[in-house]
Amino acid sequence: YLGNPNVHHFSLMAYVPQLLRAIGTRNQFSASSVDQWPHQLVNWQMYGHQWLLPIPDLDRLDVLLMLGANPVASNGSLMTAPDVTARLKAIHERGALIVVDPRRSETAAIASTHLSIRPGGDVWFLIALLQALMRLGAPRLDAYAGKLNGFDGAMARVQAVRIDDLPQRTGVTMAQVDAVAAQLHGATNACVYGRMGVSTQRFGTVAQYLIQLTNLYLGQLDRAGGCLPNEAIVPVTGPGTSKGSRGRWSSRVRGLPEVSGELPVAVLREEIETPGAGQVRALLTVAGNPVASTPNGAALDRALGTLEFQVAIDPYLNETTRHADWILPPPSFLAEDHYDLYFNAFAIRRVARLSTPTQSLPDGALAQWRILDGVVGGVRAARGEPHTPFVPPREVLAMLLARGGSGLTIDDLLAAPHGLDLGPLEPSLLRRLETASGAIECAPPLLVELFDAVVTEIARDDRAFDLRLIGRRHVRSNNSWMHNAHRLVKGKPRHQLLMHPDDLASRGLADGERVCVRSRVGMVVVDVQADAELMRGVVSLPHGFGQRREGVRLGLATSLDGVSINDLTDEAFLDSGTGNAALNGVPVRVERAD
Ligand SMILES: Nc1nc2c(c(=O)[nH]1)N[C@H]1C(S)=C(S)[C@@H](COP(=O)(O)OP(=O)(O)OC[C@H]3O[C@@H](n4cnc5c(=O)[nH]c(N)nc54)[C@H](O)[C@@H]3O)O[C@H]1N2
Ligand SMILES: Nc1nc2c(c(=O)[nH]1)N[C@H]1C(S)=C(S)[C@@H](COP(=O)(O)OP(=O)(O)OC[C@H]3O[C@@H](n4cnc5c(=O)[nH]c(N)nc54)[C@H](O)[C@@H]3O)O[C@H]1N2
Ligand SMILES: [Mo]
Repeated sequence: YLGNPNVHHFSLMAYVPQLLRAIGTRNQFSASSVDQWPHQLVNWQMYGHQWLLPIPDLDRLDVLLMLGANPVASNGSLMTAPDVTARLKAIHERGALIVVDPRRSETAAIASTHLSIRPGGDVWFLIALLQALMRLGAPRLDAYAGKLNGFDGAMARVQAVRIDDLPQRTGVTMAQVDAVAAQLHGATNACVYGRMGVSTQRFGTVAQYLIQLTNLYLGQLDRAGGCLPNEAIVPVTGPGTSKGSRGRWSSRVRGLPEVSGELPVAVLREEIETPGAGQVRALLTVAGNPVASTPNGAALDRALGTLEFQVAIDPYLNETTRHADWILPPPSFLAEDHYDLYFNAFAIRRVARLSTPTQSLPDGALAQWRILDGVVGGVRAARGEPHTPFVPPREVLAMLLARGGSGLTIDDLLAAPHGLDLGPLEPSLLRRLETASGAIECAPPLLVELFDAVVTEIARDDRAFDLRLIGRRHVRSNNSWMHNAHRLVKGKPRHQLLMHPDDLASRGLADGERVCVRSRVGMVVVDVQADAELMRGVVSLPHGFGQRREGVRLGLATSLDGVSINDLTDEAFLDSGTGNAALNGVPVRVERAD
């Protein structure tokens, strides 16, 4: 299992592929399946590569419709932008920032318009939006002439959907959708962007598909001032990179399809607990904390106790690594070089920076790439295979830079310690398409099938679980591992379950009480806080709390109040297209704790 920091550290990300090759298991999992798989699948299906990822041209667009993202807290995701708050405020000043979110988030608070949406309602909102755009005028497709397949067919499907019940499904009215459509349609430079909150829901893939179709309809795809992929100095697309995949094999127990070479982490527990050939009996985690981060973490926690062997490359004894037989502790990432292979490719300008160490490697400490080298060497030795020691980071980076063909060298990067700004994004998508047809595929069979399934799925009336749970991030915390620093956790507590005052009152509950939250899979007891900025019928818990489990050694974090939201999220509640966890919109109920 590979956790999120793998993609934020050159010493891991440049070497992990070799680790995976050496171990050679299909039981490979990562934080991608609790995060951005829907983006990857849609990019691969429509543009031919999972990382041909259109990014909002933040500084040049005038109208931005944002769904399921809270950059003021998260700093901008798959949209890397320094001081993103100032850039968003500037959009509000020159045009409109429209935020669609069940909660009046920190970003919604600085927006021109905030629309409260029922969790999981985004597909319906987006269908309504496309229908409204169709009423306003023809699609602007001139720029894509000869490079567009299936657009009319896709639009006909969208148009055929009846959504008279939009307000019941979404909490948003047709008039509100019409107003958003008019703003997008009337703007020269505009973009629709949907992130984490849209991906991690039941129809995450379909929602991301509809977002791409909307940007196409508006003629904003691959256009300066609209949304367009970054052409990074070190390419993440093209020769030698992995385009994407789905269903080349399936998980052993539940039969869920592989995506991009991995299985959904939602199946990890059953793969550990279900006996038979292929049962997982040993686990290596690298910079990951699946007990805190993946659906039904409490059950995974119990399953980890049954493994024959567990090893972690991680600096902390946390909810997951407390079960490990071995910990291989890495030095601080500040003691090694870093060049961002992925996030430069998702940045809103073309940038390049080599961050050099600000600390020296402690005596006897191994750099992370050397730890991986040691593990790979050990695996190969145990199999009697030869092992060639890894090439050091600067040499790898030099090779990658040369392959990119920008002409930039390590010396150029070293001469610019604050980084190089190589200018704004420029259209490149049409030239870089990797589909078999060489065109944008607007109606690939898989996405069409998923779309049709949304439209026919009948909403269940869930009386036992009458509320919908969503997550939240805070600017001073990072996933599950930054609660041990006083400066980051001091001040007012932030662990509470947020609930609308009317929902409290109708249950006879009061602000500040201890409440019991139940879902299909679990139960937690936590403090509740009245919050009128949350939609009625929705409750919100931050993720990454709950470090009080026995054996966790994380300093201050172990004394903090709070519970893990992922003791409530459900390993059976998944995005229909990918098996990505639907961490948002989980059916729950709330009662007084006694
Ligand atoms: N309910 C709910 N669940 C969520 C989310 C949500 O919004 N709501 N968000 C999801 C998202 S987007 C993600 S990405 C996942 C994250 O899921 P994970 O990646 O599994 O979890 P993290 O909390 O990021 O854990 C990172 C681990 O890396 C370790 N670490 C930090 N720096 C280093 C380093 O330099 N080297 C090594 N070797 N280890 C290091 C930390 O100690 C920690 O154990 O969580 C997901 N889970
Ligand atoms: N400070 C800080 N920064 C971070 C992180 C962190 O933990 N802390 N984590 C990093 C990581 S790994 C990631 S992936 C990014 C994520 O960054 P973002 O994609 O910006 O994710 P969030 O901040 O979780 O915001 C998601 C929003 O979606 C809303 N939402 C929930 N359900 C729905 C729904 O059904 N529909 C709609 N429209 N909205 C919904 C939530 O209320 C929330 O405001 O942040 C990164 N940056
Ligand atoms: Mo993430």
